[in-house]
Order: sequence, then structure tokens, then C-alpha cells
Amino acid sequence: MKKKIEKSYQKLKKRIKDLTYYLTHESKKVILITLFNHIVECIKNNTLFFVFVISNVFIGILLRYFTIHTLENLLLIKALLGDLVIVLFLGGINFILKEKYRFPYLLGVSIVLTTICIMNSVYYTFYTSFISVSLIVTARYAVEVGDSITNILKIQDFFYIISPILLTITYFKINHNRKLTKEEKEKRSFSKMINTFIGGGVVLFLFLISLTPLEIGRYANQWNREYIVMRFGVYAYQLNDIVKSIGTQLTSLFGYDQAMQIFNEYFQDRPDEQQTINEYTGIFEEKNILVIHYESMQNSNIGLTFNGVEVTPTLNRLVKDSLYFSNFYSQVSGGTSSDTEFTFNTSLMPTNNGTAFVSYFNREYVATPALLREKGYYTFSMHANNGSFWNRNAMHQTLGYQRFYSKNDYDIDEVIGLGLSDRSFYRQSLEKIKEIAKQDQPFYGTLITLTNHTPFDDVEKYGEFDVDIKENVYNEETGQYEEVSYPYMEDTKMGNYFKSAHYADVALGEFIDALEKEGILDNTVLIIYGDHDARLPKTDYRRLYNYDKETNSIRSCDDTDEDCVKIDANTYELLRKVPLLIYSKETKESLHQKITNVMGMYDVMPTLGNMFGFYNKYQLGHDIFNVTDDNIVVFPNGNWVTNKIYYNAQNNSFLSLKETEITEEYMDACNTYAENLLEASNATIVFDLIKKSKEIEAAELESDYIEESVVPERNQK
Ligand code: GP9
Ligand code: MN
Repeated sequence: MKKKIEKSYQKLKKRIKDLTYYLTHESKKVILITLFNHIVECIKNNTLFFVFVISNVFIGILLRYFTIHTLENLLLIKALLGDLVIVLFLGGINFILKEKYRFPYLLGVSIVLTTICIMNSVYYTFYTSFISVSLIVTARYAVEVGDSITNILKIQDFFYIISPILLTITYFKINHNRKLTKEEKEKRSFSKMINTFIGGGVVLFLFLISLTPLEIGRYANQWNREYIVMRFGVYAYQLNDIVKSIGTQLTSLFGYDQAMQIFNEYFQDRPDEQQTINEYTGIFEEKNILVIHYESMQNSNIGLTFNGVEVTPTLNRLVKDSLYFSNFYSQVSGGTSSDTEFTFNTSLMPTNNGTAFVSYFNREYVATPALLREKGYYTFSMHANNGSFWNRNAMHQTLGYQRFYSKNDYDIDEVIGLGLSDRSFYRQSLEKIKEIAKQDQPFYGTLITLTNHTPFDDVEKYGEFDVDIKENVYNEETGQYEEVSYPYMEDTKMGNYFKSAHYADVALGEFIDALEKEGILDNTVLIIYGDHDARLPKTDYRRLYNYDKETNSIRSCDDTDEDCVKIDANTYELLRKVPLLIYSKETKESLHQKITNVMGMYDVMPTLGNMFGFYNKYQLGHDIFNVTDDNIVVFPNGNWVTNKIYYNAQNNSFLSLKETEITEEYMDACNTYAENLLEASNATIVFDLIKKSKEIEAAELESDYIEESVVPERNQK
């Protein structure tokens, strides 16, 4: 890079030298001075415009620095050019306005750009991604269930207002010294606007020729938001996001043919019925199913203890008797809980625009509840929050649940965190399940828990669970052992999370005991999954793994310190694993096993389908017992993980998970696989292609039938 810059600089120098060869030293000086004066004059006459451009490009850089965090990102030339183009064009418009409207216009635009930066900055803190207007309809869910805004806001989120502030100061400074005549106030400058647009056009040209086809492709897809902000700048990202979001609303008008082609190519070779057979085929056919959607339960909690007390005693007990999938990932996007429900039940991915539950609830899906219902099951879901949350009222019907027990069906007699406590929820749900179990019909029920939800600050109600370190130390003066406590995880978000998770897990344990006591477990398979990670800060992980009790601080890791657990962006992603367990009488007796193969939420439906006897032609995942070492979990942002490697598409980095050689072909194949899968999933959902392809098939069948019945008639004549 440095060499390239040096080369171009030398070239430019030579050009100037050639051009000025015939000029005398004096005339060269005159030209330079004139040029300089011209620039100074131009800035003087248009100070407000220049302040507007520089300050708004600057806050774009600031945003990239504060979110993506590397110094290298601070100077990304492409993103800088992208921001500059947009700011130049937006700013250029001001010249066509009357002088008196220019400042209000520039200030207005500056406030909009600042707001974009602030919103993205805040959103990034929580979701490690950039905001999308398509999620505005779902924003209320984030507000209702999220951390309080004061917990999320950081000082740096306010730095961006430097742009409108600078602009205002400049305006008042200029106007302090000059009084405009009435005529001047009415003046417009068409030529200045054209000049600015020409300048913007040149920058745009330079920007466009710097782009690679991969970058353009990713910009068009808009899955990998971080990548786009890094290459195109935040303003171009947001502009594209707005266009795409509006485009999605008008879905079927554009791109249908292309979407259908993608869909056909992806699914055309799929058989209409389940073909593969393995030792798990049909083992649970006709058995009842209870699914526990375990809010924010992370796999890293399993086996973890504080002062000898387990964080998750129930899970620890169950994993020994279950099919336990220890390398399992949820695949959520902005729809968090609802995305997991969606992927779990359809084996499709969350959408890159909006959320499936809210924006695409009226599409047709092949879903587990509906398939089991066709097999004679009674299907229901239970969740003690408002039924409208995540649009569950509508979407649970779409998925094929016959009955959704929501807040109105529960007596809210004990509140923890977001609503009814898990303990009360389980107790009341048990009564309903007992009634359902009396019917002469197998059932499929999903219980969505609530207590273990961020911000984990209802600590008093979780019950006693200390996350400090207690030690018995011998006191020489008294000659006795005394208990000494080191704060460790107390008063951290993660510490509070452990207290909450412990509460939730004990409540789950009581529920399972009650099911056992009622005899319901005799013929029921329990499926328990963590719906997504708890979005805990990296520093808390560092404290958990590298705590120095003597100084009550986090040990800093250097390369020689082998015991130190380094938490960077990629290791953090691996810590977001969630548990998945299939537990039944059969697994307890003989089928229990730990499956370490990497697995995603989209693999659950195919795996269960094989066990319970249903099949979805449009599933994106695989029966985990049919894949060998080659499974791949694709995330909605284009990242992916296999048994060998975790790949971060945002910054093109990876983490090796096995000591095997990773070839370029392997990386390319996985990247292509991920992109095709995401594209096919999105096309299927947005354009309602499962329904459309069924309609096309039915129409073809009908025309075949007509042809068949017409031909003999003709023959008879
Ligand atoms: C709300 C609950 C939480 O009803 O399911 O949703 P989340 O915030 O995890 O998506
Ligand atoms: Mn959730």
C-alpha cells in the first residue's frame, strides 16, 4: 500500500515537472500562489459548506472507529470516499437554495447524518451490527425487553453532535461580521452546485473503480452490515438499507423471476420425501413432544460452579441422560427469540430485511407444528408475555400451532424481570398440559420461558446464588480459619446473569420433576434449546476466565501466559454457543450421547423430522446424524463455522478450530455455500416461493389432467 502511494506520488510529481518545464521559476511561483489564493478564497466564500463536508465525513470515520475498533478502520479509504460522495452531493444542493435557507438546510442534513451515526453507534453496542430501517417496526420489542437506554448509552455516542455544533458556531461567527443585503439573501448559485456535483462525480468515479465485484455483490445483498460500513461508509450503507427496506415492502413487484430461479436451482434436486435412513429414523414416532425455548441460556453455563454450587444443576443432570449437542449455535438476526423459533420450526434462516415473524408472517412455510398436526398431533405454544409480542399471535398460527396460550391465559401472580416468573409459568402450564395429555392424541407443545432475559437486574428475586470466591484462610493471630470473600463476578452483568440463569434452571428442574411425577414424561420427548446467547460484554468474559483475586482485577494476557484465555471478536462468537438436548425415557436408559459435531438451529428440524417421521423439502439444515465431519453453520450475516474453522466475513478473519490445513478452495467453497444458502432462504421467504411453487405445480398437474382427459375424447371421435 505504502509502495503504491509512493509510486503514484512520484508519477504525479513527474507530471507536474513536465508540465511546468517551460515555465520560469517566477511564473511557477505565481501559478502556485494564484492556486493557493483561489482555494483560500473558495473556502472563505463557502466556509459553511466546507465545515459541513469535513465534519460529516469526520463523524463517519469516528463511527467506524468506535464500532469496528481498529486503527486501520479509521483510515479506510473506500469508506471515506463513500462518505465523501454522499456528503458532497447532499451539501451541493445547498447552493441552489436562496442564501437565507442554506444554513437551515445544511444544519437539517447535518442533524440527520448525526442521528444516523448516533443510532448506529448505540445499536452496535447492543447487537454488534448496524441498524436497519426495516427493523423499525420491531424496535418496540427491543425497547420493551432491552437494557434501559441509560445502560446502553456510552459517552462516545455523544461525540457525533460535533458536526451540527461546529456548523452552528461557524454560521454565527460568519454572520457576526457581515450583514447581508436583501438581494444577497435571495441569491442562488447554480454554478457552484454544478461545480460541487462535478467534484462529487469525480470522487464517485474514483470510489466505483476501487470496488471489487465481491464488494458490489455484498452491497447488493446487504447481509454483512459491518463489511458494508467498512467498505462503503455508513451513509451509503444507510441509503442502501432504506432503498432495500422499501423495496422489500414492494417485494413481489421486483426481482420475482430472479428469486424463483434461485429457489428452483437450490431446491430442484430435492426428493419429495425423506430418503435417508439412520439408526434414529422413526425412534420417537407418535411420542409427545415438549419443547423448552430456554431464554438466553448459554452452553458455557453447563458445568460452571461458584463455590461448589452449579449455575445450571438441571442441565448438568440432564446432559448425562440426553442426546446432548455440545457444539450447537443459534442463528439469530434482529428478531432474536422469534428468529430462533422461526429457524427451529422451518429450517429457514432469518431474513436480511425485517424479521420473518413480523414482516413475513403471511407467507406459507413448511413448519414442524403444521407437519405434526397433519400427522394427528395437537399442537400448542405457551408464553406468558403479550401475545402480540414478536407478532406471535399471527405467526404461531402460520406455523401451525392450534392454540397459543399467552399472557391472558396466565394469572400474573409473581413477576420477575419482564413478566411472569418461570416458576409460576411452569406451574400454571403444567395444569394445562395435564388437561391436554388426557386427550387421546399425541401433542407437540412449545414453552417459551421469560425470566432469564436481559438486563438481569431483578437480582433480589432470583434467590441466593453467590458469584464471588469464598476461601477459608488460616488466621495466625486467632489461630482459626476465617472465610474470606473476593468479589469476582459480583456486581457485573455476567454475575447477575448467572444468578438469573441459576433461578431459571432450578425452576426448569422443578417442572421436569413435576412432569415425571404426573407420568407425562413416560411418553414424552423433551427438547431443550437455548434460544440465543445473553449478549454479555467481552470484559465480563475476561474477568470470568482471567480474574486476579489478589488485585481484584483482570489479568492482562501476554503471549507467554498459557493459562490466560484471550477473548477477541472471534473467540467471543464461539462463546455464544447454546445448549441443545433431547431427553426421554429412551435416551435416559440407553441412547444418551454427547454429539460434538458443529450444528445450527436449522439442523434441528431435519434431525427431529427423521426421529418423528416428518420431512421438509425446503429445509436448509441437515439431519445431524447424517452429516459426518462436513457440517457447516451459516449465520445471517454471512459468517460461518465448521468443525475446522470459524470464519468472520465481516472482517475476513478466521479462527482455526482444528490442526488441519485450511485450503483456499475450502474457504471459497464454504463462502459460496453460505451465500447461496442465504440467498435461497431470503428469496423463499420474501417472495413466498413455497406457496408459489405449489401453485405452479398444481396448475401443471391440472393442465396435464385436462390434456389426458381431452385426448381420449378426441380419439373417440
Ligand atoms: C419476549 C421474549 C424475549 O416475549 O420472547 O424476546 P427476545 O428479546 O429474546 O427476542
Ligand atoms: Mn430470547
